[in-house]
Amino acid sequence: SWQYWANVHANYCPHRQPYFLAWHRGYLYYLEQQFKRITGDSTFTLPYWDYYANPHIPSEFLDSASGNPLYCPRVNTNVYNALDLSPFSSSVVNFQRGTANSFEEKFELAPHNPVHNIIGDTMSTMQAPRDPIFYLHHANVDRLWHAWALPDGRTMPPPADPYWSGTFTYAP
Ligand SMILES: [Cu+2]
Repeated sequence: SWQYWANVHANYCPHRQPYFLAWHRGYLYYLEQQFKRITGDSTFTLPYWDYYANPHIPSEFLDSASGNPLYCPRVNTNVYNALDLSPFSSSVVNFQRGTANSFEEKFELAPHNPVHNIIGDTMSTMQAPRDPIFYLHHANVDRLWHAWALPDGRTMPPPADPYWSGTFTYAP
């Protein structure tokens, strides 16, 4: 159920800590696997919401007609004011928090956090995944992380780095 997934997030997701991005990437991966199983469609992938291209929540999520599972109450539907570009500045070349100008740390603070907080209501709580737009927000987070890490001098930690031997948890 949505509630199960929301509780996994509320109980286990690391915010303002190492593996913030990796944890959420895995969380979407597992949900995607579940969708593939339920739908029988092995090509199913979660969509993303590119709010830099269009800061308005897609209209499918705003139609309050009864029975629309994508609709839920929200305080705002335009996240333009969340769109910080500083994580993509040429000086942000390190990934891990604790390093100078860490991408993960900057990106969590903005645009990640204000997209949640501007939308508000459920999205600004640890139960945020009860709002289906959560998954499109985080799919875009993953897309932007990948774009940042493409081989242009901004890099993920090298293979021998202790980062890769860390662990994190979803549920028992
Ligand atoms: Cu989270």
